[in-house]
Amino acid sequence: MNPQLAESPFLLACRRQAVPHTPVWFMRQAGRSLPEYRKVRAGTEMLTACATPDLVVEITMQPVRRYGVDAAIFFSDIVVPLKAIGIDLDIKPGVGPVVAEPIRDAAAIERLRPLEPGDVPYITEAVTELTKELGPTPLIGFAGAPFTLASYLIEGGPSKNHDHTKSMMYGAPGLWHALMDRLTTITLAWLKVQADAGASALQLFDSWVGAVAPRDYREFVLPYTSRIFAGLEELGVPRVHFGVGTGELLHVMGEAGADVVGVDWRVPLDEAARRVGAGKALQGNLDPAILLAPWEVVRERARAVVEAGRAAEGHVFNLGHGVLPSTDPNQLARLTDYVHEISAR
Ligand code: 1CP
Repeated sequence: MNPQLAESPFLLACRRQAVPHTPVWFMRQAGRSLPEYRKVRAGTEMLTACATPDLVVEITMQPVRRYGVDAAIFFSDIVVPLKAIGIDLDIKPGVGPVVAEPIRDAAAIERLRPLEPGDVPYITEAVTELTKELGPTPLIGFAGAPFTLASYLIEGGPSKNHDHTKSMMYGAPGLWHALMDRLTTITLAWLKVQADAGASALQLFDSWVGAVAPRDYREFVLPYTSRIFAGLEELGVPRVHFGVGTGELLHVMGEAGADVVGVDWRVPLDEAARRVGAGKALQGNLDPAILLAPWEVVRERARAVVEAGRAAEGHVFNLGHGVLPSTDPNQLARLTDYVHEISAR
């Protein structure tokens, strides 16, 4: 391991230790908003790109070179481990993950076999190469959380209301728990592959879990997110837990066991710190749409995020969700510099 890595501002903030400046990275920093990404991706399908280490390394590095962010996020997708165990799915441009046969009965759930490291040699290869190339900059590995993965599998694709998902959760809880159990096993194995190959932190994306009420989170989701964070503890890398629309879930997400809780733009970070409770760092939470406004607006709102973030025991600056495709990369470059500058101590 690179000796400077442990002292990187990102890892220090995750561990709630003193930082030279507030670390910055952006969810979805690699990809769609960068011209250099569109150039290297031209003619290669998304899932093919994810299984091609040279491309993964190049795309992961692009925002690090361009913005000087404090962490890299591994270029992949939350459905890659499901594809790797044989689920017939694709990522359709402009749509997202689409599953050929939605999973809605016990027989389909039984086909979700555990993931072995040998199923994803290209992930081990890409992470190993990246950790060399990144030097002192940490690499964040990631996975989709069981609820968010379950939603894609049950609905068959992106969904607004998650109707089939909730229909199984409430109407067939036995099936629901069996599905969540299998997805938890797969997710843990997938995250361990990335950490074993050298990822310095792991983020669990539960993007769509904001659709459930706190009591349902507790009954239908928490047992699985808790099992994932407990299972990762022995790896010794910071664990980040993120979802969208989770204002009312922050206190129960705080119980799931992550070191860092990601917050979307709807809850100010000082309030989020109270909801999540002691012993956690926070990550977030500028509204990604603010980047579409003039720089003067971005600057003022970014300052407010940095100030509210001082209420947290550790703060990693990020957006409240992913970079929007139409974002001007120059805004992200300026934002990175600005946050570094105003938070320098
Ligand atoms: O910085 C990066 O872009 C890192 C790579 C990354 C990550 C972290 C990609 C590449 N996907 C993800 C995670 C991911 N994928 C999440 C969790 C984060 C989030 O909430 O944004 C989710 C929900 C997905 C599912 C997914 N994959 C969607 C969303 C669809 C929906 O339901 O609205 C989409 C559009 C994809 C495809 C995808 N993943 C990544 C890219 C660059 C793309 C676009 C595909 C292409 O270029 O053809």
